[in-house]
Amino acid sequence: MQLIDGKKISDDIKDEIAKVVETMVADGQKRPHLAAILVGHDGGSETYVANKVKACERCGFKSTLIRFEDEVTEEELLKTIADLNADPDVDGFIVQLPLPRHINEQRIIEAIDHRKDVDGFHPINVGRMSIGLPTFVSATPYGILELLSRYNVETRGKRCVVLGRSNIVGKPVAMLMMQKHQPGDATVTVCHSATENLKEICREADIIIAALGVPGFVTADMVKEGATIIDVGTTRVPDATRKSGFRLRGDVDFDNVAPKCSFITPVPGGVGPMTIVSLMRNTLLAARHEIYPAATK
Ligand code: L34
Repeated sequence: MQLIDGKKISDDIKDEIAKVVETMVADGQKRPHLAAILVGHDGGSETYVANKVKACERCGFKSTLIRFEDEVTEEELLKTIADLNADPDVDGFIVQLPLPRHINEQRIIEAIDHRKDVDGFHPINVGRMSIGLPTFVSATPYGILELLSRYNVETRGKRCVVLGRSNIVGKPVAMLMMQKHQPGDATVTVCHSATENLKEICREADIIIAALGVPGFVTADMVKEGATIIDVGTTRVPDATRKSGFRLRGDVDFDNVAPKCSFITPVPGGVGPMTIVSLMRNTLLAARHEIYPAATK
């Protein structure tokens, strides 16, 4: 069994990005600039956004964090998005999800200029990803592909089971794994809450990507000997022995599943750090206008 070290790979990639940025700056270009909108005080979101701001520093990016209380109106958010769309200094920005219930998430996502949508959530970018055009690939799927690639996990012709059908992980990662590229070229099955015979389907899988948000869902009896397991879950579960009062648990029963695997990602330190660094990569692509040409005024 080999542990996939997302933390180490993400640190390596941040170093690579920082070098590129220093060359850009030496050439007289401006530093890439990522802005993030954070609504409310959800503990997970606070941590993830703080990690994004830290990663910006590490990569030599400028970052701007815009915070709102839970009571913010949709109009206020849309106004801020319009300002960021129009700000020539901002190369890309994100609105951290989830948003409070009174806000229409889809309306917010669609208000973002797709050329600055470094999360890759805008329908234009999702559509482009689906048909294999250059685009901002959303960060978690992008990070998962990078891990498979750096560990030389064979995906071509393999059976890949994706657990979960969310717009931000399940659907896009399934789409990418089936495409004619490496990593990819897999035979993909997407399982969800209505799937029958889920255990049997998982047992056939060479690769399982678990993105349900149900701690410990994937148990050893669901895993074929030698499978590769990618655990996307990061649920906070109460833990009185920790100072914080909680610990992170993935969607995989790691202790019992790991001995059966060829490769497995830990939680934390697996997919999470890769999500962060993939956002940095997209921001660099935006700053260098590598997906969409520079706006002409
Ligand atoms: N708009 N909303 C938007 N973009 C995103 O890309 C996200 N996501 C998901 C939730 N909402 C979003 C994230 O940023 C999930 N996610 C995310 C980002 C980072 C980490 C986990 C999820 C992460 O850093 N995980 C660390 C542990 C962090 C901790 O201590 O809680 C890890 O090692 O897994």
